[in-house]
Amino acid sequence: MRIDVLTLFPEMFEGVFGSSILGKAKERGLVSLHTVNFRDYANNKHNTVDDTPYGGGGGMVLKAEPIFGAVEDVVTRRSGAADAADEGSRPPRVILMCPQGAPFSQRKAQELAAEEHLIFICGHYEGYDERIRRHLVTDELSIGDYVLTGGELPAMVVVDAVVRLLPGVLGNETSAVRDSFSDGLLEYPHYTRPVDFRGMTVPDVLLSGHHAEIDKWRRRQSLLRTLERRPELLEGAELTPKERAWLAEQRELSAKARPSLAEGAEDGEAAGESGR
Ligand code: 4GT
Repeated sequence: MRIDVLTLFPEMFEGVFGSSILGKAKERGLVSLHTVNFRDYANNKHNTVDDTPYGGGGGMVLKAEPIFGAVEDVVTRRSGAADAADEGSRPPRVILMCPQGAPFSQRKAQELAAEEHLIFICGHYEGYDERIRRHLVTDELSIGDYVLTGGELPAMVVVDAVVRLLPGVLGNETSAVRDSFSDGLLEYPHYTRPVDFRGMTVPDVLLSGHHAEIDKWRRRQSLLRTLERRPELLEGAELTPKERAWLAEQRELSAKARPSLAEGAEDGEAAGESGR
């Protein structure tokens, strides 16, 4: 996969694209990540990329020309490349990061991970000329209902979520499949050594060696945790009729009667994890 990010602040991406899993994916040739400063495409004396809005009012608006110029240059260079010249290369997704965009999600990350070429457009401080949205962009994405000073952090979030899904990027091929959200549920609790940390213990079932019991416990913990924290996710989750019935029972139990998730003990197995 190739990813180009159009930004006025390419240096913001150096750490994120060079470190950890993304850095390794790049080194191993699983993804190529590029930043493009669209100020280089401002065809005016002072290299301005923004201007005052028609109709007046405050603020500045990112001009269409530098963004169109940068995207067209990236697309032309890409289609000239040897690997893209092979038949079957798909046109890029051109993604505008903005608060008005469609909510970004694991599902969207999976969809984007199937593409060959992504182009991100990151504005800063101000809005975009509407013609960018209407005639250049294929997707508008938001990472949540809050306003930031620029689209750079949101673009990093989306790039990270997409690249880790590419084949070969995560060492353990199953780890992306077992993530929170990939089955529509939150993850079950994890424990590692020691069994007793300052009196806070690991649920017995995890030490039992009974894999069927462990799977059952984990699944129920996932269901309970989702019910408590993000009940709206249950509507879209893939659940068996049995699981739906069990959840309905749990819903009936009052918050008091239901063993707390923090105790890790839906079957009453763990005694103390009260150290919080
Ligand atoms: C929030 C988000 C985003 C911004 C988000 C144009 C100038 C937009 C600043 C930019 N804020 N972009 N993508 N929630 N701010 O995704």
